[in-house]
Amino acid sequence: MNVVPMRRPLPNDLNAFWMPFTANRQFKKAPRLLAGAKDMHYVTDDGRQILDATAGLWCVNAGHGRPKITEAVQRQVAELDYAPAFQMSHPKAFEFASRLVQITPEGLDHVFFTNSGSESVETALKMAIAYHRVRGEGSRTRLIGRERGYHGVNFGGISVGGIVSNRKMFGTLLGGVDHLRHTHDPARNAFTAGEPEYGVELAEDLERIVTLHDASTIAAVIVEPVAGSTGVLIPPKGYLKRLREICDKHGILLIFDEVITGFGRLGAPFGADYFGVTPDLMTTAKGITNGVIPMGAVFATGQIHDAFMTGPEHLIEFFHGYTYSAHPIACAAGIATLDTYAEEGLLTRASELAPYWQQAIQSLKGTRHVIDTRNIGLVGAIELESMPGEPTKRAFSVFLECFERGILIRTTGDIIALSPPLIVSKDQIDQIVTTIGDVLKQAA
Ligand code: PXG
Repeated sequence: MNVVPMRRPLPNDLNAFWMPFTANRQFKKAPRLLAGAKDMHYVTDDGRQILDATAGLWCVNAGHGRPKITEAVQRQVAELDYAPAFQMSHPKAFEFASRLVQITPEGLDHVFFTNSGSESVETALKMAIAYHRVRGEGSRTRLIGRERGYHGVNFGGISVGGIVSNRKMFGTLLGGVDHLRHTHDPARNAFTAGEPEYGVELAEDLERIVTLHDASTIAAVIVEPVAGSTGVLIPPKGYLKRLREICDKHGILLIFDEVITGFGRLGAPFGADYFGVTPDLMTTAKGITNGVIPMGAVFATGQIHDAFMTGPEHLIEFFHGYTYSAHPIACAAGIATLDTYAEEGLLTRASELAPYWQQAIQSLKGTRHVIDTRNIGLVGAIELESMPGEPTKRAFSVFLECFERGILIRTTGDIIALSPPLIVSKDQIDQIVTTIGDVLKQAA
């Protein structure tokens, strides 16, 4: 018998890994590899220190390699590696859930665990539709998102999302979805520090949609309190409060996608706290475990949770969940993350640093190519004028040059988005902004 030897890729072969959201061919010609990380820095595979101005991908809020989290994960993997998630569980799932609802906005008292932001979004959308149905309002099936929204990459998320490149390749998406207008208005709000003055009236767009479809067909509205992925779009003053009022008037659920704004990014535990507006459902991920183990969570009000808790007790109430919902290692990482956040005051530290951060970001006004600067909490955006006919090229070249100079930034379109770990120092803020300024002065 002929034994066909299995072909193993060479250790240095970059071909097998089809990378997500990456220009694969370009990357593989000049790979950027991170081999280690500690606190505010990455270390590249060739030993260079890189200051992390993006908290990984908006997730490493307490900084890298935090001992408490590392040890908790190591202990947990040896103690209980996995427990079935359906009809069974393990103690740390309940401990973590109880700890989480102590820090969520009042009323969001129930947690459904997932493994990512995308899964949290799908879960929340399904919960919203099913909630109306269990209450006898099964006609409420429409979902309303917003232009320039990002809600992950699964079908529900890209349907309510408003990024054309994430939608156009994937067919007809979910039916029954509509979109609010986005709130980005550089003509009126460019170079605003903090929340923009103009645009509260854009919330009235929800009334237009209700008039078109009738409230009795609409289940929920989903928005990011601050749109992150499409370039840090900060809501105009009063906008989220007004959305809440219109939802209440029409019996529509309000979902905040707090995958980025959750866990201290704005200087309060959640965006809902920062803006003083409480949603009915809140989706989270990323900072929930400091990015160490994949996890997400949806927070629901008692009203929503309790609506499902009817019927015979031996029956499953909500036909949804994942093999790895409340994975023991993620729960252990999450508990240690909350301990670290609490010990170091990280869920509110951004509010202390925000004035310094704001002044640093806004100091780039007037720098070559810069057409807007925006900031809120420990989030900043520097929008560049696009090269004629070649959008994204300028920002990407700035990204590459900053990486050469030891700073990791993130770009989307021609917008630089910054979100350092919440342990960042003032000196490091200076280093980030000075480097970007220097690079911009020389950029094509
Ligand atoms: N909702 C929001 C608001 C997000 O920002 C997701 C959902 C999806 O999460 P997962 O865990 O499925 O990726 C996100 C993710 C960027 C960037 O650079 C942003 C995200 C992911 C990767 C990069 O802006 N946000």
